[in-house]
Amino acid sequence: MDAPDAPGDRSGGGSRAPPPERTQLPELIRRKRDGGRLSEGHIRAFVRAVVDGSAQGAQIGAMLMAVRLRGMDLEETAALTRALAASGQQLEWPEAWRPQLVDKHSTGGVGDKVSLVLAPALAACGCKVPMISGRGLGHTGGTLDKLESIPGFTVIQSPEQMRGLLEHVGCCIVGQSQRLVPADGVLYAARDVTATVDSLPLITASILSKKAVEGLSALVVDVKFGEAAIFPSRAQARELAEALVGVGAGLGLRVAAALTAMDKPLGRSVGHSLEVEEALLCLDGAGPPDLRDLVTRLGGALLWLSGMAEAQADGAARVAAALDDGSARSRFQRMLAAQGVDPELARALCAGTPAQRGELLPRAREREELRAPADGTVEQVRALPLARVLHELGAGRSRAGEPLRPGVGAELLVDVGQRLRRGTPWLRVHRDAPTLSDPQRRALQGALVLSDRAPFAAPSPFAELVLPPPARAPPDTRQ
Ligand code: IUR
Repeated sequence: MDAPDAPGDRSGGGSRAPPPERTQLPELIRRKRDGGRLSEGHIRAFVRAVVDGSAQGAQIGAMLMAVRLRGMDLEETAALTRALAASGQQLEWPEAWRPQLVDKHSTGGVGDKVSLVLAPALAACGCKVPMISGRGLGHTGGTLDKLESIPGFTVIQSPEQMRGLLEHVGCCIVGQSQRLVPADGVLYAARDVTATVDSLPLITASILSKKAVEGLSALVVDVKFGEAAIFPSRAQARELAEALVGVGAGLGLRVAAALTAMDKPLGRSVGHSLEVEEALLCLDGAGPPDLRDLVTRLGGALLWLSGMAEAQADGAARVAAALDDGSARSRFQRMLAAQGVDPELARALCAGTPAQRGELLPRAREREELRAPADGTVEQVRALPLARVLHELGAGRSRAGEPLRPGVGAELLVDVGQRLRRGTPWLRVHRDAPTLSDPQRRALQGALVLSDRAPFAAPSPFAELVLPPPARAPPDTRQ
């Protein structure tokens, strides 16, 4: 039997419907389980119960699974987004900042350290970036976990502290907290352990709720597709991109979504402190081309969307200039010092050589190189088996709150498209474990896909940008 509707609920129901406050959670779960719609009142009641602790873990898990299996329409998704956002505080900034307030979010990838570079690069271009980011989900790494590999870095910042950071640095990267979107904190952790991460409405509401409280003028979401992404098919990723853009527009948020491939790791490093080192290389104006390409494209799209650049290509060129002239790295250094890192360590990290930086960050106990089993051209380096083995070695969590091993990770020693000789080292694994097990070694060797093709240039992971409605953002044909 369906749960009774709330008064004013457009999904039908009788005149004896009680107010949503009195609707029992099992009735709401049953309603969604059986394919019904939830009203805004129902959704608010569920989210309230999640935050005040009256919802049991089993009930939260059951509702998440019901939503995962039955889905939500765009109105329900927007209602869930609003309810999650309203579970904490709305951030308030000076009116003069409005056009400059921008942010980027990702659905999660392997080796994706874009946020670490893009937030300070945008700050160097005159933006204010109040980034509320996430921890690792499943096999994907989390921006907050990466930053926490820097001794002293503090992701929990009050709204007042965030305002100070935006005023003095121009960017901050923080976690949700008791005051910031607390309901998403509970649901995010529950999704990770109930096989309900890959739900279009849950992802949309989780991402947009964090952004709705930031008071942004523009947001870009990097929606990954491919073997190591939450949605492997480009068609499903596009559906998510369209939901993010559409629900965002309904909430008054100017959202664009980039579709980007996640078959191979982004850049050459995977693992928390190794990724911080690679982000610093990109902030030096160097580093892997695929990482720089994505940072400049996403930044260019944001500067254009917010009206701070005439075209995406102009915006991308400004972001590239901020990487090349050291201004983005200087913002990163200031952000680290302002978020708890010893200023001398922040300076040494940003000014140091790659070797010196490596000494300042946590390191795994052992390194081991794997060698190519045959001659061939690198057709692919599969991110998924790599990420799964690193997860087992301590780079990921199996239970919410579990500590991570920040130095565990891997460096790719080869590029896609490169010709290799048998026996050439292709992967350096950083591990605390005394040895790799045979299945782990086999899985890692299976990540290297060789072919007989002639060498080729590695393709860019960027595929397309899904834009908000044309009336609000004329298409840019210059890039
Ligand atoms: N990032 C989020 O904030 N929420 C999600 O559900 C995913 C990525 I997937």
